Amino acid sequence: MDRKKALELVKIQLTEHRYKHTIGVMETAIQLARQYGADVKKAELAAIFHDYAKFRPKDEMKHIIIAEKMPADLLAYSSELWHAPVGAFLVAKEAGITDPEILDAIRYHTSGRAGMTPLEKIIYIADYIEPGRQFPGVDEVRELAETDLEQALVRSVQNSLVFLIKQNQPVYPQTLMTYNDLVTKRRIHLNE
Ligand code: DGI
Ligand code: FE
Ligand code: FE
Repeated sequence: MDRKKALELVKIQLTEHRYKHTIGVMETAIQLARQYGADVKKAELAAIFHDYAKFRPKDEMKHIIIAEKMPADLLAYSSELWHAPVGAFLVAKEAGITDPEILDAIRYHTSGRAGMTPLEKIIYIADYIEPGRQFPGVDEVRELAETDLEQALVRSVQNSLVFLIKQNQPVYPQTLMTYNDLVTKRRIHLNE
């Protein structure tokens, strides 16, 4: 699918603000893919569709999570997490995207997962650092992303965890597994 068609399909799903965010994620993801040797076209499409389900009614998302046998523990945690796996499902169903790498990048863009692919890392980080984002720590991650995708990911996952914890919010186990996987690999690497 070309960019124009993809953007058309996404625009009608989103608010003006979220559409602008999507354009920012797309531009950032393309840049990161070029820089780190990932598939630029897949990064573009995954970025365009990453928040496709952001504004679906909670009831609809809940039905899809149950009907499609997605991890049931999602329902015990913030509904903010739901648009990622539900988005992957709807993008396949409604936009006809079949590439599993693109769908996984959408599926894991909020929680991450252990063993993230380069494309998944790029979409996670692009979502975090796109030019419209303004929060404490974002500039540090922008700088890290210029030289080291892995370090940028570690810091953005850390920041997200600290943010949730400071707000007394529960942390979805998969988010913790993403963090543990990153820092464990790091420690093994450093000890080599
Ligand atoms: O959809 P975006 O706003 O662009 O960004 P996102 O998909 O990363 O979603 C961020 C939201 O998800 C934010 O409100 C925090 C929430 N979130 C992310 N990880 C967790 C989480 N909420 C809980 N409860 N637990 C998590 O592990
Ligand atoms: Fe999102
Ligand atoms: Fe997003």
